[in-house]
Amino acid sequence: MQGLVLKAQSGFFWVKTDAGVLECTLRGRLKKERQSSDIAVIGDIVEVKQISPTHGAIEAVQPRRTRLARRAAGSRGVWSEDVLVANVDQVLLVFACANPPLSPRMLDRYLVLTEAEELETVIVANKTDLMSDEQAHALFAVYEQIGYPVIYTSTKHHTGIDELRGRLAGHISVVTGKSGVGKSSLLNAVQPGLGLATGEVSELLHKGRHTTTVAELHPVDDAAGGFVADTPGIRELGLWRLAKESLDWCYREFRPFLGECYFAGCTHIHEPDCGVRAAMAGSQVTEERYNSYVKLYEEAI
Ligand SMILES: Nc1nc2c(ncn2[C@@H]2O[C@H](COP(=O)(O)OP(=O)(O)O)[C@@H](O)[C@H]2O)c(=O)[nH]1
Ligand SMILES: [Mg+2]
Ligand SMILES: [Zn+2]
Repeated sequence: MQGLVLKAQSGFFWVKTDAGVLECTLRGRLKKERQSSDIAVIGDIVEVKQISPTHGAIEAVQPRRTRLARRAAGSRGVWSEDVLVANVDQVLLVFACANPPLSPRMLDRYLVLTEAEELETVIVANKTDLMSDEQAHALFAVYEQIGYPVIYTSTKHHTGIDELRGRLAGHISVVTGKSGVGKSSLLNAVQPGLGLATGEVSELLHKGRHTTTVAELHPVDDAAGGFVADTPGIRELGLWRLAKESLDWCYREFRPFLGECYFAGCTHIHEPDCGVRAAMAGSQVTEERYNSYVKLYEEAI
């Protein structure tokens, strides 16, 4: 039978099937074919053979539609990847309006990552209770202009929570963003009873531990179904490094102008006759986003 991997830990997989959630291990044959940690990951659709009312064996893994992966630069410019979540429908990038203050450069870095994987992206602007609505909207205006949906939320005032739940319904979603922005609080608000550790408790739990895995997919409590994974953030996940080659394409508002550069392979930094810089002069690309591109380009490998 078929199932969905909800949780993976030390070689054990919890797979949701028509016969309930089965605790599974990988069939030996699968392990021999590929010696890698991502043979099966959360979000994978797998073929399971049930071996007891509570246990099973994973016999095959279906091809992945999409993935959230950790890429590492290998030898001779070859990238190797390590899949963290499979079949991701969308990524919700959680940023706080304040405490911690919004870092647009950090947000751009997350956006580059989701664009590179061609994943649907939704920005969640949390902690709106810490400023006026006008101020909050002004912070994220650039992102709305370039076409990203922004959901304004406060777990304190319980605003935007229904809209967030609506977004999660019926999809496999990954919630990410740096520690302290309110990811776990938001999921608890969407899903009373989920009971994820938040604030200091969560920091204590993770202290000194390497939180490099995405632990599990939580079912979304909605008629349409859906699953959501909470993550410790991209720096912690090792998704930090960006590739120079496609960085310009990952700034989605640059795309219409990339064909207008005189030089093929234009970096848009020092070349004459550059479509992106012309777009900036014509206010179709903002200076902030252009400067952010230049900064990330210098850091990228
Ligand atoms: N003012 C305010 N504080 C919040 C809000 N949401 C979460 N917090 C607080 O922010 C801190 C970090 O929250 P947590 O959910 O653990 O963040 P995570 O690290 O992203 O999972 C906790 O002290 C929460 O109480 C909010 O909407 N407004
Ligand atoms: Mg958390
Ligand atoms: Zn150019």
